[in-house]
Amino acid sequence: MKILMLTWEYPPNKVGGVAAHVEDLSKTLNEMGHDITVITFGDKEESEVRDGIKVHRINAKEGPDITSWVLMSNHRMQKKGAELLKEEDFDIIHAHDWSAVTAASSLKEIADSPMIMTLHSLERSRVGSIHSEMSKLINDLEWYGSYEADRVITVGEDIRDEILHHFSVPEEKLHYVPNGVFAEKFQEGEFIRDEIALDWEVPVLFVGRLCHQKGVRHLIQSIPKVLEKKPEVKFIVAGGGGGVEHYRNMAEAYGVGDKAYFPGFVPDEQLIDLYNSVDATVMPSVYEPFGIVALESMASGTPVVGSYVGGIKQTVVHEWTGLHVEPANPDSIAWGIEKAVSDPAWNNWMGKNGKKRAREKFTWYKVANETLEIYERALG
Ligand code: NHF
Repeated sequence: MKILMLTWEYPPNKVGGVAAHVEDLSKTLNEMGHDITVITFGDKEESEVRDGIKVHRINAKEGPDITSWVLMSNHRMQKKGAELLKEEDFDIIHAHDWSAVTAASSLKEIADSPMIMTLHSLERSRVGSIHSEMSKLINDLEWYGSYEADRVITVGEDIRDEILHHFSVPEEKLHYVPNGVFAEKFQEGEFIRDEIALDWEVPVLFVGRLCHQKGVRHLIQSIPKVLEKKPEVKFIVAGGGGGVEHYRNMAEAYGVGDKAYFPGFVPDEQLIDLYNSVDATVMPSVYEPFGIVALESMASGTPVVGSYVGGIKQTVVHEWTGLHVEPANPDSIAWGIEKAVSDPAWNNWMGKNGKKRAREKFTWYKVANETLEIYERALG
């Protein structure tokens, strides 16, 4: 099958989980003998073949605000897609999130092929409510994508219900396909504990965008509570975005600046070593449609302390592969962290269970197969 993927982020440009999802799905489909082309945003127009995938980057220099920037870039994506369509056909046009909707809906007409829309998260829950003109437009584009698409895929059970409820997508058109992980990759990590903590310290890790949705505020608020009982815990708060300075200042203000280390954005190879060297990964998200971090941590053999929200409910099994805590509740988060690191033998056992669960239940091969079935159904 020939598939055209449209996504605003694709490695090496990685902001959230969408880049990892599109790359890993594309690689797996490619290994299964399918032909994948990706159009994505970049700094300039360029094309390359990356791990067997044809990647075309359009010039998407930032605009005055996110929506005009995305819409302008969609126009360029559409132009690139139309150019490709003069030379070749695509069986499927597959868009990821609102930021690729308008390009996909025109290209499906030009190509006369079914459009698939994967919704990885929803604006209404990302920002808490539709309270600005900009959020309204993004929400409308999410709805429009789900309306235009022949099939809608989503990555979690909760977001699936949100889509059914808010966008009135017919149930038979909507499919839940959880994300996957290349588990082997996460077993190759080095043990770099000496580099991230002192002898007597117990490191725990947060990875993600430093923003409201990821619950970083609640994590920082939980640090003094953890330290009261377990002064040996050290927090590695990894991730980029504009929030680094803000949250570093917050940690200082809470008097725990020396216990929270902010390395900024950490590339994949180092991230694997980090997962492999900490005693727990913390996911204090207030909204998390899936949360690939949980699978990566589990695949590395590290238990997860995660909010009982969205995909974390499906990936983490309480007191088996980690602990569920209450979202936006620093006391509960502190409880989970203390408990996860308090008994090394139990910690190890949960790590092993997580590794097995990630390897057996969440493979990209499974995701690719389910996605192919959806493509087949869209093709009739
Ligand atoms: O894992 C990839 C990712 C999800 O929960 C994540 C999110 C964006 O918010 O599907 O997409």
